[in-house]
Amino acid sequence: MQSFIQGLPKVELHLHIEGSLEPELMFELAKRNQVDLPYQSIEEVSAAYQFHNLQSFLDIYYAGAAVLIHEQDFYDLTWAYLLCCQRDCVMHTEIFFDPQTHTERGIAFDTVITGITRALADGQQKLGISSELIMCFLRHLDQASAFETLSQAQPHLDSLVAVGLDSSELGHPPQKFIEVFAKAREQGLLTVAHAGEEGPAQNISDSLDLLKISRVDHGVRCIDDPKLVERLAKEQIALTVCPLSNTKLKVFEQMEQHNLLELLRQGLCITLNSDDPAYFGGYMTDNFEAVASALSPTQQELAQFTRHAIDASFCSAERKAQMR
Ligand code: ES4
Ligand code: ZN
Repeated sequence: MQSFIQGLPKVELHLHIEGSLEPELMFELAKRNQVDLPYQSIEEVSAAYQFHNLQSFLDIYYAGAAVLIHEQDFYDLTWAYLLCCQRDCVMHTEIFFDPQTHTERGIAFDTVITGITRALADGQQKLGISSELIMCFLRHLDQASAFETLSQAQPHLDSLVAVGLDSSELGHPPQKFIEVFAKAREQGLLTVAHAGEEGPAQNISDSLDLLKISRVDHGVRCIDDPKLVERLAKEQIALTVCPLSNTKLKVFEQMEQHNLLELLRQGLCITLNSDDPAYFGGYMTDNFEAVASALSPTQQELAQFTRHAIDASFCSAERKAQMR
């Protein structure tokens, strides 16, 4: 099974590039940029990665991003992730970035996006890995800040396929971002949102109805609303599920309790993704392996995760045909 999973072609649809910052690169960049870290060693960093919920993770994740200063730092971060994709047979990846995490501490929007897109172009050219870029708004900030971020993105609209919504779900429902999502759609962008990760199933329905999202990021709490599960199956709305993330952040205490296989068998378009691999203990292959050992899906079901991800991808019809 291990070699089947390793060699299985994969497509990633839920990856925060800032969440792929490994402790080794964090230390290297801290040194290069003379940024103080609250850790003395790589071992101390890894020891700090014990989370009890989403917020306890986000606090550490935003602190780690402080080492990213120059365009080359964003390039190096993205390139390191693409090398992991190559190792894991990831053919195509759709990457989230959080511009506000950087602009809030004085880093220019252009610095961030230029570094990321330059690495993605090299990933296409040198590794044959195709990609799309999704700009996320931080939902703990207000809609005015999201509008400002969308205006900073105007010269780069060609580099973006969609906007997303991430960060603290509880207390920050999709209603807060109706107008900025409408404006992004007017500009030709697709939309996605984290919903039903820690928050209620209602956030999933509201994100579909009010933000017109094309996919649901996480979405695992749909299980609390049988009518919603029926809708997700009927309309084949994809869920970008992140198994190791969900157990690390205690959405499920143990992988054995994860509902993803149950949802797949009810006909939902389920995909497997790594979310923040440097923080949650693994990349795509690790997520597939964790699911395989805890839930014992068949090989056909494992291959189905990839088929679903191709179907739900925002890449061109030509690229989809190549991957099938
Ligand atoms: C995130 Cl796991 C998760 N949930 C919400 N927002 C995020 N940003 C980065 N990882
Ligand atoms: Zn996420």
